[in-house]
Amino acid sequence: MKIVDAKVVVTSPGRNFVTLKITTDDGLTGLGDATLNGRELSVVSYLRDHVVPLLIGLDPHRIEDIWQSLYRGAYWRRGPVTMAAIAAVDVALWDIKAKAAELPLYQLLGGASRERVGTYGHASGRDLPELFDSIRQRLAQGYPAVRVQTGVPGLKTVYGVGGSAAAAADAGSVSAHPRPVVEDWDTAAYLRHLPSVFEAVRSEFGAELPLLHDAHHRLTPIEAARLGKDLEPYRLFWLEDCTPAENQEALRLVRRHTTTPLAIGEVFNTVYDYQTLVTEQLIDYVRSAVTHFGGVSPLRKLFDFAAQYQIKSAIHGPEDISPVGMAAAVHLDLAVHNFGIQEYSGHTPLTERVFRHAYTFTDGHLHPGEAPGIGVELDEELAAAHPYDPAYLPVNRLQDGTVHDW
Ligand code: EZ4
Ligand code: CO
Repeated sequence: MKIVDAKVVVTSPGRNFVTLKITTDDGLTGLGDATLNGRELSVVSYLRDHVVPLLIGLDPHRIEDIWQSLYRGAYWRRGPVTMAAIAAVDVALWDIKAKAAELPLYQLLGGASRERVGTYGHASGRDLPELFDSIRQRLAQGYPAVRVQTGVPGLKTVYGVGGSAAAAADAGSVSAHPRPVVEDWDTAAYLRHLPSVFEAVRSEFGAELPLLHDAHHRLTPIEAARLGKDLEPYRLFWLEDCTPAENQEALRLVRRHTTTPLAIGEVFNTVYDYQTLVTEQLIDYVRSAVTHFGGVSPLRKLFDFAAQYQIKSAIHGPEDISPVGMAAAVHLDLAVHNFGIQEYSGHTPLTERVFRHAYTFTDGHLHPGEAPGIGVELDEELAAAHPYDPAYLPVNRLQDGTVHDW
């Protein structure tokens, strides 16, 4: 078998998605997600200008060899643009291999290790009544676990909190924000307020509901240690991205002070970003997405590495991972032994028409379905009717104007 065509499709059915479609001489096609939120066109160029020409004529079955040649052959390794581009190739090739075998991808990854894939959904509110309504909505949708984000008194907009312009941009409401929205931030106010929110949520919803929280890289190590300690009475499922974590050693300090489980990694793109975190058991969940980590091949290796340290998977699954990236994730989730949880936000009805998929979401659980490959079909005509629309993620500033981590 030979690759005869590879094309990059950019579409914005409400938010931007970048998709690679590879075609072989016997008519098989494979899809891969290359969406890098807010920097989409850089990956489009990387693929169109530098990767597609190299793919034509290659044997699509040689996934590992093609992956290594794109990674090592470029000389310039790692980074989100490179790894999103390589991810799209990797997933499209796995899609083709599984279609050629007439099997759903999870069968090639060792088969199902479980019946279905547990998820968590996002709840948020500017105040407690709004937050409680949001949690109730997620529970009504069947979500078995809920991520809780809250407004902070004195701040206008906070990451992940519904109703804010920043939340709209995060969710990908594109044309309204051709330049980044600015959020405001005050760490001391957040650290004072958050434990009281979890106390209220626990007394309203009981001890059993798994609760998660995303600190979105905003804390210093000692602040993160304090927060983890203060949240211990509420038994979180995890505290996510408590520090920026480029400095992996910083997590030693956090870990020394708290038993709140820690999850990190949605902005990481290779196993090297996790080396200290995993070997020193400084975290409990690895959070990378198939789309930003170079594909199914390296993410599987990361999960196997993490398994040696009893660390579990928790694939990033926001709206900016396309249904193609989500499908690949769900196949991996079903197959790996050390699965932890899958983040799942779903997509708009229009997005679900552009990308028709075999995976299903029922009673808060995902299943990849039994279609050969990853089980996603791209409607190219509908995709073309919704062209690229410039959009940026928000930036974050302290109240004196200093730029802060977002
Ligand atoms: O802000 O995917 O856990 N999920 C998150 C996401 C990220 C976006 C960035 O593109 O933190 O909502
Ligand atoms: Co996150």
